Amino acid sequence: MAEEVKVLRTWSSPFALRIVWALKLKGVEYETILEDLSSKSPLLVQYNPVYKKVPVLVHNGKAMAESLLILEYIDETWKQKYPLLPEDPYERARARFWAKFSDDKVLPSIWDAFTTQGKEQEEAIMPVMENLKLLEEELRGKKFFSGETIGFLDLALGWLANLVSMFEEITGLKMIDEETFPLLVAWIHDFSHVPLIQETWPPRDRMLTKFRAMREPYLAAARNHLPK
Ligand SMILES: N[C@@H](CCC(=O)N[C@@H](CS)C(=O)NCC(=O)O)C(=O)O
Repeated sequence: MAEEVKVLRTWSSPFALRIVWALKLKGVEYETILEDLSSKSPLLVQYNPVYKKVPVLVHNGKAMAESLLILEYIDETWKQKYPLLPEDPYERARARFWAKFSDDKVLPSIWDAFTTQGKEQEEAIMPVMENLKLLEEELRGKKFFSGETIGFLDLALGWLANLVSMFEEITGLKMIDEETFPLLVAWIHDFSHVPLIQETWPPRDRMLTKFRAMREPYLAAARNHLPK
């Protein structure tokens, strides 16, 4: 039976890029359905009724959501080419652990530092540094989080390689500097230069415009709470 693979995503979603990368690494042909999140399509709501978020993968009519779970599904379904998770059960569990840590801790802490200013931002940067130090340790002795080539954890953390430099440009706040995080800086460079990754990054200018606009309401809210 011919495979039918569809990916519901947006042009910018870092979670959806994980799926794009995994399918491309595995050589799986797929159709892209671009969503506009300001007006979600009935298809998105039908396929992901619980969260109504992208990405959604639809494989032969079966839909699934949550990018890290989709990555696992892709790895188990298209086993022959380019395994994403390590074979060893302990290493698999560790890769899942750090991927979850990235979504539960690293991303929210970086978002807090991105959407604050002044004293609030000085406080927000502390957990960012602690979280990044843990990731730095995970890279010790390795080129990529998954070893010599990119794998599950690199795809899960791919947003870090793309978003942080944009957040730094917008805020003027340095989060990942070479002196404190030499291994992360090297990883960002190496990961971003993998041809498949380079080809799929969303346009930087468009991303900068989008994130500047996303940040503004947070700053406006903070301004409104200031004593007059
Ligand atoms: N935990 C989800 C997060 C997905 C997510 O937050 N997607 C955003 C786009 S980057 C979205 O669809 N947002 C729409 C909304 O929040 O209503 C995953 O890993 O797939």
